Order: sequence, then C-alpha cells, then structure tokens
Amino acid sequence: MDVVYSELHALQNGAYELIGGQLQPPVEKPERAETIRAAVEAAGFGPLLSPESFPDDTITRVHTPEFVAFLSTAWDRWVEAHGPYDALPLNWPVRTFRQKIPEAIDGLLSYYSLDAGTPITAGTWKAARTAVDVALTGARLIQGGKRHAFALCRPPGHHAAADLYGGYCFLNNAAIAAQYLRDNGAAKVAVLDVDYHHGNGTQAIFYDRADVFFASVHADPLQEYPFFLGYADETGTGAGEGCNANYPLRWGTGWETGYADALDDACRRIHGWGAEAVVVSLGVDTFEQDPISQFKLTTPDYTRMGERIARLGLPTLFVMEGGYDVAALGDNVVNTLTGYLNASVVA
Ligand code: Q9C
Ligand code: ZN
Repeated sequence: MDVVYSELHALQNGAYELIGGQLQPPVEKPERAETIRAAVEAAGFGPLLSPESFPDDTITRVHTPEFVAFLSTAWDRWVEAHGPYDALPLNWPVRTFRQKIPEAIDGLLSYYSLDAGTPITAGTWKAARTAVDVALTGARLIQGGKRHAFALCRPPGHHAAADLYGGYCFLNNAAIAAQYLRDNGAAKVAVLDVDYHHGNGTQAIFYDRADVFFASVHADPLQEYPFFLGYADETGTGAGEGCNANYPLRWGTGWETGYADALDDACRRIHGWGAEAVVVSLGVDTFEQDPISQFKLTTPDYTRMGERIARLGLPTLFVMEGGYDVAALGDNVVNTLTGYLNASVVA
C-alpha cells in the first residue's frame, strides 16, 4: 500500500496545552507522525511518497475563502499584536452573542475557533497546507485506479469545519480528499470516521449533501469532546437527510462490548447506500492506553477493524487523524492497514 508522507508536519509543534485545568506538553506532537512513519516502513508498507502540490481551490471546495485567508495570515498578525508565542483564543461567540466577524486578531481567533487547545504557531499554516497535499495525493492515487492508499497526515483534520478550526485540526484533510474524489469521477463517496472523537467538522461540511455519506463511531458527546455534536439523531438535513450516521458509545467501550457492532452497522450503511469509494478518518485514540481517551480497544483489535473495512470491498483512502499513545501508535496503525490488506479482495 502506498503511503504519502511529508516531514513538514513537524512545523506544527505547539508549546503547551490546557488539559484538565493544567498547562501540559501537547499530546498532538510531531513524534506521532514520525513513529507511524517508522512503523509502516518497518512493516514493509510503501513506497513512501512525497505529496504533490495541489491548488488552493481544492481547499475552498470545503472551506470558506475567508477562513483560509484568516488561517494563512493568523500567525503574522498574532506576532505583530503579541509576540512569537502560540496564538490561542480566550473567548467565543456563544449564546447571547452576535456572529459578527471582528477586526482584531484576538477576535478573529475567537470567531474561527472551537477550542483553546489548538495553537497556531509559526509553522502551522505550512504544516496544515502540506497535510492537505498529503491527503490529496492519496486521493489522486485512488482516483487513478489504486485500490487503497494511506495519507499519513498531520496535523489532523476531522474537527475542522468550513470556517472553524479546533481539536488540533485546521484544514479538514479527509473532507477535502472526499470532495476531490467527488470532483474527479466518483458519484458517491463515504467518509467512515473511526477516531475516538466525533468528526464534527466532516459531518457539518457534508450534512446537507446526498453525494457524501458520513458515518462516525465515537465516544458519546454526553461524556466526551467535542460535546456538542455527534448524537445518533443527527441523520442529515435537506437533500442530505439519511446520509449521516452517528454511533455514540459510552466510556469504557471495547471491541466486544459495543465497538464491533457499531462499526459493522456503519459499514453496512455505507455499503447499502452504494458508496463508490471510502475515505477512512483513521484515529487510533480508541486505544485502551490512549492518554486522553476512554475506550478499551487493544492492539489486536485494530487488525479486526482493518478486516471489517476491507469487507466493504471499496477503493479505500486512509487519512490519519488522532491517536496519542506514541508507544503503541505504530503497532495500532500497522495492524489496521495489515488487517485491511490481508482481508482485501484485491490486495
Ligand atoms: N482532555 C483529535 O483526536 N481536547 N482531536 C482534549 C484533553 C481535544 C482530539 C483535552 C481533543 C481533540 C483529532
Ligand atoms: Zn480523536
């Protein structure tokens, strides 16, 4: 299986993160992608491909031009206002506030963000923009006839909506790749999101559309981030009614205690809907030892996950999302891809 990777991911390297009321080193750090790269190479995956460059209009098919302009200039504006420290928002336009776009950089960060856990640094734009190229290079491989590819993206993307960043995500790599597949020949594309957290950004981007099916297996938003989207009664709207499927699962869920059944149902829905290709938002933060998560998947369970995805029988683009136990990340990703390949009809 081809693996697309760029070392420029390391340009996203925040200084600290507020976790449980304490400033700590960020869990979304460069070592994540480096350890996955080393593991997939050691497991014989490859070749390792560098991303091609894609034009900005592939991004603005999914994100607003205003949001892209904001993200690409936010660091310079922040440094001018404050100095060379991580750019972070401090308040949000929640209930009772107006949704009017401010002028000052602090207000813009507030307007375009959904949390304070996603630092914009000197290299954020370059890293996020390159992650899009990584995902699109994978999508181009699929569009060109490959049965599968792995886009080793970092920073991740699935929490980013048309004009929102957060949850360690800036540009929605998987959504941009799905849109690329739509724009280059696939009539119906599914996104299967197996990250521990609900893929609120991807859901929002495609919520009113009948040409992209979104299915997500994740921790119950009653208990877990992002808290305000991801319930089972979110089924799509307008033309997209029936094209969104959420599987919220309680803290403590393991493979045999709810996860496998939910994944199976999500895959059945995607198959029944008639998808021509699937983009997998591959988060492995469902792992039992993940530092910020509460599911109980084991390293062998990821082989089963890959096998189930393979049984869809569809051209498959894996796009890396979350997963924060650096010691196990490589094994969990390799097992997913190996399980997929070994069960795949066309290996
Ligand atoms: N208690 C992804 O997995 N905050 N994003 C967690 C820790 C945000 C996760 C705070 C988690 C975002 C791509
Ligand atoms: Zn996650």
